[in-house]
Amino acid sequence: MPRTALRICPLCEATCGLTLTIEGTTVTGARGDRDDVFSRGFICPKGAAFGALDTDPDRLRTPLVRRDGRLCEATWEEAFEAIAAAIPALVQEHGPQSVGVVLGNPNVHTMAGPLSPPLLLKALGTRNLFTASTLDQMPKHVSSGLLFGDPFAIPVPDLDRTDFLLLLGANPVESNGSLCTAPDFPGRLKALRARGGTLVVVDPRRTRTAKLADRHLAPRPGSDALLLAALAHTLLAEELAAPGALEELTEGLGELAEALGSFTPEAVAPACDLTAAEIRGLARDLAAAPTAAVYGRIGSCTVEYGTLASWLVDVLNILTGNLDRPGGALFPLPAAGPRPRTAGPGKGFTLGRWTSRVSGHPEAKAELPIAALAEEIETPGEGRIRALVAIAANPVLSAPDGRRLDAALAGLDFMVSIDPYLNETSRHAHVVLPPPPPSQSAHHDFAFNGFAIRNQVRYTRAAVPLEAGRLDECEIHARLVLAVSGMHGSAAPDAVDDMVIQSTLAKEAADPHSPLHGQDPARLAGLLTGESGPERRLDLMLRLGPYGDRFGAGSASASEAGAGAGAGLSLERLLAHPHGIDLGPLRPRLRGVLRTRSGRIELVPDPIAAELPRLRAALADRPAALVLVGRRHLRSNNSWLHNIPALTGGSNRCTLQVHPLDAGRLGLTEGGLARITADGGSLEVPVEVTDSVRTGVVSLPHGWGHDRDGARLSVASAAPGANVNQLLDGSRLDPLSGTAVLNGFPVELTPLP
Ligand SMILES: Nc1nc2c(c(=O)[nH]1)N[C@H]1C(S)=C(S)[C@@H](COP(=O)(O)OP(=O)(O)OC[C@H]3O[C@@H](n4cnc5c(=O)[nH]c(N)nc54)[C@H](O)[C@@H]3O)O[C@H]1N2
Ligand SMILES: Nc1nc2c(c(=O)[nH]1)N[C@H]1C(S)=C(S)[C@@H](COP(=O)(O)OP(=O)(O)OC[C@H]3O[C@@H](n4cnc5c(=O)[nH]c(N)nc54)[C@H](O)[C@@H]3O)O[C@H]1N2
Ligand code: SF4
Ligand SMILES: [Mo]
Repeated sequence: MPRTALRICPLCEATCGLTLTIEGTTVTGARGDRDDVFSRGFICPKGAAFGALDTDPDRLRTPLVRRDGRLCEATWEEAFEAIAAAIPALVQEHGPQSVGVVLGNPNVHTMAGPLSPPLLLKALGTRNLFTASTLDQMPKHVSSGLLFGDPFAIPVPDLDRTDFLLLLGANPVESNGSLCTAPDFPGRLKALRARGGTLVVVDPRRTRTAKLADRHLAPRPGSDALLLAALAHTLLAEELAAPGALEELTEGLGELAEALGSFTPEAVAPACDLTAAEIRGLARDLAAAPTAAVYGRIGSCTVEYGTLASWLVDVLNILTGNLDRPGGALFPLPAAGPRPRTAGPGKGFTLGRWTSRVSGHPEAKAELPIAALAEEIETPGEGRIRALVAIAANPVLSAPDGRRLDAALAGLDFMVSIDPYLNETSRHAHVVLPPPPPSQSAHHDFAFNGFAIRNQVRYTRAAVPLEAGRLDECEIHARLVLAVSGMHGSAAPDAVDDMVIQSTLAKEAADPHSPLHGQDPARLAGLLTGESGPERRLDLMLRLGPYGDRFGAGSASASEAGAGAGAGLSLERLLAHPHGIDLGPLRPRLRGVLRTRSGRIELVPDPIAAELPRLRAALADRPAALVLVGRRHLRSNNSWLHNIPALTGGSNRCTLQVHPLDAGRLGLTEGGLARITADGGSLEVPVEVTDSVRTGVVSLPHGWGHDRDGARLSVASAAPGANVNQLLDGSRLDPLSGTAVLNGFPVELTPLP
């Protein structure tokens, strides 16, 4: 008899609740959980393919260890022994910087990802950390760090209540949203319009999201910062700025007008390829809306002026008085996150506390640009990366210049991958540690609840028991930490979780501002429930968090927590609510967020002021004739879903989209081949002629290029596509954040016979 079980979907940031159908130990179906407090039954084609993904025969079932150059199936013991034999000795001989760590996107979709890597980094003592953030949202972390003092203080648009949404460089109808966790994003956009609100989309492509909009502007790629600066300029020049209550909490309002002085609509219009009247009109509409939110994503982050654009998004939210108010952009308060701090000066946010060895790139949020990984492996000298730990990361396809990185990885002394697949990156590993399929893993969204448009909390235990011979991903991480620390075999993996629990409770007990001040940490630890180390840690975080029961010591008040049902939260309580607990809409809480040195919003921070001349210079740049942008397909997920037959084919293809006028001018035809060339190399790609891209812009999706030997991706390799990131050489970066410029770089096209 089939049974059902709940599982939060790990395939995008929307975090929908799924109801899985399970026969024996096999997932045979998935539908939306209608009782899920957040997603209310919504599902997309990826979630619906959960079963096919879970049972993909190419998923690795055992660890692999390299013997005589070949990856062979091995036991877990052999795998961790190999790591224990290699890494501590390397660190001993060459120092901690000789080990690099790469964290990829799926880390934020597992429980292990947020819980373990900080411990791994501490155990290794390395500063060589590279993550998908420098291919993605690092500009937003930097701008939030500078504005609010906390790189994770990212305001999210209040989708369900706003009257006006200005959305730049995002296509949530296909991506399902990012840094704005909202199951059924498309439905929420339609609801916004249905209640009389306005949706404006800024995107060089007429996306499915743009088609839903009241107004679609298609500027030249890379020009968002200029457009946003001109919007802010107009608000100030026309005295439309009305920060309201934010004024007393904001420093630098006076300096802003001068900083943005040159960015008049007339000055930016040619660079954006918009008219000054369009820009002025948009600024006036934004100011006139009763509530409004400005929101920018990938297309405004992974560009030349990504940090400036991310900063200006919030400058507009502040100038219009929409930051931290219902209907505007608000800060979520996640259940497993820290309690709000008391208002007042904080430590602030500093960039460039150290720099990368070879090119001297400044760190941002303790990370170095992933575009600089290859040179850190290749370049001889002290501190060269000789070993790498890659967790849920496929930088050979996701980061610039995969060929160079491929060669660099092949030259490493030692590499570990935690990955379910033998793919373009993990094929270089000496040890591959495969996590179990998602049905066999528990899930709580540590990361995305911090960016959710509604406060809520959900937890699903493994839907299917762990298969014999499998290890839970949290246990894999814990054993890895022990192995690199020279403790392999001498401590149990749970000891790692216990250590975290002990130290967290000891800190609380010693903190005079904590409700647990003066309590006995050992006694509190004994009160934790949960069947595993990670569950006890989740219990701890929930109980200490903003809605927690605080072990009975002055539990969060209903008003503090915002919602009655959530107050007094613990794992036990959450388990009694399998469809989750709704904690209410987002509420203003800026004072509890600010951690700048001044204790106020720092509107024109020095690093931003120092970047503005570069943007000013861009006003005079002659734009390239043809630039490339990316795109995402509803049934895709970066580099790793091309192996699932149900999610491939149809319109989900690696084609180069070209506007008919450009195609005509260049002699390109529908279905024909073109050679596309840029800094990093050239590719041969099939042409798709479509007016959904504007003139002067072509679009190629990322995550393709599954044509390398040694990978085990039987479906993906049959239709490999081309790796767009081969067009990049890694030198184009947003300088403040170290983020690779993946959108809006110049390319050349020639037809091929
Ligand atoms: N040109 C261009 N390049 C881009 C982008 C773009 O828009 N344009 N987007 C960028 C963005 S936003 C991102 S986030 C990156 C993403 O790029 P990456 O960080 O490389 O992430 P993915 O390709 O999503 O997946 C990486 C690996 O995670 C593995 N994986 C899947 N599930 C699990 C799991 O449960 N546990 C573990 N341990 N591993 C798992 C997959 O098998 C895969 O090998 O790509 C970036 N690259
Ligand atoms: N189906 C699917 N969903 C996904 C993913 C996936 O691969 N497939 N990946 C997930 C990940 S890791 C992330 S980070 C999110 C990303 O989610 P989104 O931020 O929504 O990312 P995209 O869908 O790539 O949309 C970016 C848009 O920016 C436009 N653009 C390019 N350059 C510019 C520019 O200079 N200015 C402006 N205004 N627009 C520009 C592009 O045409 C594109 O439509 O999606 C997540 N969800
Ligand atoms: S929208 Fe995202 S979370 Fe929801 S079912 Fe689809 S892939 Fe899963
Ligand atoms: Mo991403």
